[in-house]
Amino acid sequence: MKEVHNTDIAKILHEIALYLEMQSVPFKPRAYEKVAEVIEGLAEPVADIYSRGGLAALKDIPGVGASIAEKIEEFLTKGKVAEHEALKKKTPVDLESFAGIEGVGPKSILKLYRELGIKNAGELEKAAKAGKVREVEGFGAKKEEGILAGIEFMRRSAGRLLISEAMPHVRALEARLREVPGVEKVIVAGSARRRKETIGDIDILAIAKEPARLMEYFVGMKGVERVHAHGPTKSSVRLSLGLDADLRVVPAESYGAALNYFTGSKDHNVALRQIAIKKGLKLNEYGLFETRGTTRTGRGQTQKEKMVAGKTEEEVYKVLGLDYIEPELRENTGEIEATLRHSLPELITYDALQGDLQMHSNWTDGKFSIEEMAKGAAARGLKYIAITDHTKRLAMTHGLDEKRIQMQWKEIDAVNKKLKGTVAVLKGTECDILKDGTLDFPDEILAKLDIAGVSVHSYFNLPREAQTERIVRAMRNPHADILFHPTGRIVGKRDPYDVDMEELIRAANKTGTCLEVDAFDRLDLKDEYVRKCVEAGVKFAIDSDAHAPAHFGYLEYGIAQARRGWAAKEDVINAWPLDEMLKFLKRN
Ligand code: DGT
Ligand code: CA
Ligand code: CA
Ligand code: ZN
Repeated sequence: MKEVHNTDIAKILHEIALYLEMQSVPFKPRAYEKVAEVIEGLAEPVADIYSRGGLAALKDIPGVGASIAEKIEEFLTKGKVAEHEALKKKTPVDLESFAGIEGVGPKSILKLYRELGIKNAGELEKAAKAGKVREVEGFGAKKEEGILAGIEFMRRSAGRLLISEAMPHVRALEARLREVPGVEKVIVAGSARRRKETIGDIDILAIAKEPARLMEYFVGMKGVERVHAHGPTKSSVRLSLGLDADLRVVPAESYGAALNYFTGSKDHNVALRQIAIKKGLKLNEYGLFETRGTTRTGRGQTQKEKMVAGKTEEEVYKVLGLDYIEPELRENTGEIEATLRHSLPELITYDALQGDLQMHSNWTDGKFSIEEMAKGAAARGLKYIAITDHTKRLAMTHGLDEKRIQMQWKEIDAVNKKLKGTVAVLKGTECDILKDGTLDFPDEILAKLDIAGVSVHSYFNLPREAQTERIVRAMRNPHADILFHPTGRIVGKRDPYDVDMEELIRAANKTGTCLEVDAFDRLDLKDEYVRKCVEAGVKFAIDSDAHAPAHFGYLEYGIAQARRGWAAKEDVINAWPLDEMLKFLKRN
């Protein structure tokens, strides 16, 4: 049986959901989506669950009923699912190629296929450029323009993977390589170690007793699509994941120097090397060397080199006269100057969050109940969460109006009673900011909430000044606690709207509003704005924006973004105990 990853299973279920949605089948798409989300978040391979307990064990996975369990079994044993094949035959489109294009959902795909015979993103681009898409009923010139922009954006970011997509694979790869006999150490360096928002390729370092054996395994392992190079200590492959991976075996005494070199960034490395030179030292991937004193030999001048550091990174920084610098800071944007003054902040740690202040439930576009979300949060060690469903203007999410949100409060009260002592559920909202900067709920409702997030989901094209003014007006509402995803960007899918971030940070300062790092695929605030907040003393939250319990895992990437913005625990309100956080928001 071919090795089947959970992501493969999730993908096929997700595709079935999309095809069913095209056919306007009720309810079923949601059930498939839900299971896809659950499986993506499972730590144990579904293949293992199945070999352990068969079909019955599959049915124990939350959300999996008899019919979906059979589909999963079919996929595990046959590598395909008959219903998926049949649906695909009916609408033979390449769903994957459309996946990255903002605003092109299953219904649009079906219409474009029926009307214009479009089967993939390339054909869609051609038709849009020829002005054919605007002719299709329900599309129009504006939507056609949006589609072209979406395709262009996808192309610009092609070849790089979002950190949250890459890291699970990076970790699995590390774990597999560590199992190879004779391997002592394996670590992924490069942009993945610096937790950059996108990853261009995976740079792996290893210490191994039998490098050849490790290389043999690496080039032949599952998931390798092409071998670019296969050498005794360095190999390079293309992964089916869509990224290249390089593996280098380095001597143990050079491990720290190599790790430092291949972690980068390049600019950070260059700056370190200059510091070394000033001290009369030489730094490269093999170590830090004393080069004073040259000797003449028969062949000319060679430098006598004595290694003074290289086994660990800490040692390399120390001998250079620097404090250790966390990988997330290594971008040469002042971290070296700061460490010389011993003024680097103590970064927020990956286990520091006590709460999560943005998530959605099945009251709107989430797929899970408030209780399921709360239990999921508790399982991750969170002490409090805010349910922040959308508001009525976002009709396609079934946004809450005044009546429904008050009904939701009753359910939250009940869940709190039931889960008392494990996790506290706050009454929140992701209240839509309307075009003029007023809010989608009246003040009476906002005042009764525990926490109110406000955010923009419309009129992305307003001129900079109007957009800024609109958002500042929303922040001035005394009940607005947090500005969610402040720039509206989605990494790899949508550019930020044109807004004066410096002005928003000033307004945050003046109004006492917090900003947010949305840890989902938005990573918004991004690192450079986090740093501006930190400098201005503006507090922010790091939220998952979860639509399923599996999404709490994304918090890690929000923390990474905050660390890249030099944030400490003191800067992040949901790293504080609940009462302190509420006191700060003047909400208790
Ligand atoms: P990526 O892969 O585009 O997401 O970004 P990185 O930072 O992983 O860059 P990559 O894979 O080209 O190189 C990995 C590290 O190797 C990089 O962060 C620093 C180091 N490196 C690469 N080329 C050079 C170079 O020309 N000079 C120096 N000093 N270091 C380099
Ligand atoms: Ca890289
Ligand atoms: Ca590389
Ligand atoms: Zn939102």
